[in-house]
Amino acid sequence: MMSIRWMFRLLAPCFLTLGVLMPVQAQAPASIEVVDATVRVPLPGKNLTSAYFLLRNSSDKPMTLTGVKAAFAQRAEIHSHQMVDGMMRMRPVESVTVPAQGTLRFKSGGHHVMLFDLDRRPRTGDPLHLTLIFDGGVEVPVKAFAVSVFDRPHH
Ligand SMILES: [Cu+2]
Repeated sequence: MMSIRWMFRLLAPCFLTLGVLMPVQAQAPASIEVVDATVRVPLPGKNLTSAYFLLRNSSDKPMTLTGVKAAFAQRAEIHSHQMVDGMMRMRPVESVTVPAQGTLRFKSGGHHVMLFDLDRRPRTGDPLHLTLIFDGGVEVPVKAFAVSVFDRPHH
């Protein structure tokens, strides 16, 4: 005779599996999450800017970001910072891998997305849409907000 407690233990994984199999958005994999996405308000006189976010990979496989699209920018590149002759310099990279069950933060002075030839100048608080492309052509839509380096931090 099986106790209620044991039945629950046996059934619980079924419910968990159902939760994982139901994607929030049809084209987005449930395993990668993009949080905290921001786009910098371009500096005066500049027609380029950068985007930052946190990538969270909840799957058991590494996920590789291979490209970025943005309707408001003519071109988007994945950049990293590297020490060259004692100077930190940014340069384009082909891809960036988020480890299995791991996170990767795109941030100032680290990995970032460079956006060139903007169609319009975003203002603080403007919502901006990016699309992250992962290996296999999986596209993840991202809603970012414009922030200015001159803004005071919020609490
Ligand atoms: Cu850059």
